[in-house]
Amino acid sequence: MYVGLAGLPRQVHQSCVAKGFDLTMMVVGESGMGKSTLVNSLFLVDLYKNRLLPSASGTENVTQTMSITRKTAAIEEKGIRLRLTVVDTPGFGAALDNRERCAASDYIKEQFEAYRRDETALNRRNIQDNRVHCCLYFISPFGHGLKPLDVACMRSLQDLVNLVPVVAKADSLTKAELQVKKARILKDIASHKIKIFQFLCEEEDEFWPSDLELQVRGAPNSIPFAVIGGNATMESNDKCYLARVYPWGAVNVESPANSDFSLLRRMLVTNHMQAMKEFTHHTLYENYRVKVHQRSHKPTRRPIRLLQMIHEPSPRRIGKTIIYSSQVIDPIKKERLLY
Ligand SMILES: Nc1nc2c(ncn2[C@@H]2O[C@H](COP(=O)(O)OP(=O)(O)OP(=O)(O)O)[C@@H](O)[C@H]2O)c(=O)[nH]1
Ligand SMILES: [Mg+2]
Repeated sequence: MYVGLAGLPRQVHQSCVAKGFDLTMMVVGESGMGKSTLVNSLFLVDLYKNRLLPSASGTENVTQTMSITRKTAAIEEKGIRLRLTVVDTPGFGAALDNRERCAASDYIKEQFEAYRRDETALNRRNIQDNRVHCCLYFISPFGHGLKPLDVACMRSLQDLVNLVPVVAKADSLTKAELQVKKARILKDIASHKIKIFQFLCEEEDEFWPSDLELQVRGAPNSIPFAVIGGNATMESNDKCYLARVYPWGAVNVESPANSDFSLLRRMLVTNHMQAMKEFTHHTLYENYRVKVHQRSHKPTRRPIRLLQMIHEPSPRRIGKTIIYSSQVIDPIKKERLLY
């Protein structure tokens, strides 16, 4: 005898597929680290259609990101729809006072606030949810671990968004150098107690796992993900792949042997998108909401002082209290105080 619970997942699946999925991703890091290039190639959509990427033939027209920009693309694969929003931020490090580092965290807070306002409004039918679900934090491959600016920026973001550290321009490092760099970055993340998103490994029961499958199983050990921004599509053995073309040759960006590009995409979309969204809604946003609530219900200094005065009235203070109370308490309370 069965009640039919086994059919429940199918219902959830059908309703999710009908609604489609949405993911908002942000990229943050030093200027020139390849943020815009990576997001333009990560989901195989041209978010920057007019942007000419430098190629081996010498075209050079990469525009610097000057302000926070939101780009949305609708992707469909085998009937499953994903509405992807990428929030590109200007690289920091150019201004002397490093003011810009707060821009990303301010933006995330603004989206939380807008959602909170909509959620508490009378009409909740058209709530716009622009909350950021994950933030790719680009770390320079040229430094030794995290720079003080990286630490400050990551710390300002850690309680607002799921932080995913990536080593930018990994094509500039040898395999051995990359290992050393990753270990150093992880050590810095641990020593500065920076909270990053935890990619938990899922057991797959494939008998002959592919290279990527093997990489997926070892994903927690691949953090920070080493990425290369692709600038061309190439074909080999009737298979199309994303590549980065240099004057002396090309590298298959999607190959697990060359970078963690495919692994990152897999981790963001296939394996952890839902977990990131749930963590954003139930933990990060909730913490923000509670903080705002506590702040707005914090008693101001005046009533506390007044209460203390009421509890311990001294003959000298009473006169003062009554004058003072006329500014802060209502007439009924004032009356009680007088008699
Ligand atoms: N070698 C190498 N160069 C890259 C890679 N990704 C991007 N670049 C190049 O680096 C330069 C800067 O790339 P962008 O994508 O504009 O960098 P960004 O981080 O968006 O820069 P800002 O907008 O100033 O913050 C361009 O010339 C890119 O072609 C990469 O993986 N390897
Ligand atoms: Mg940019």
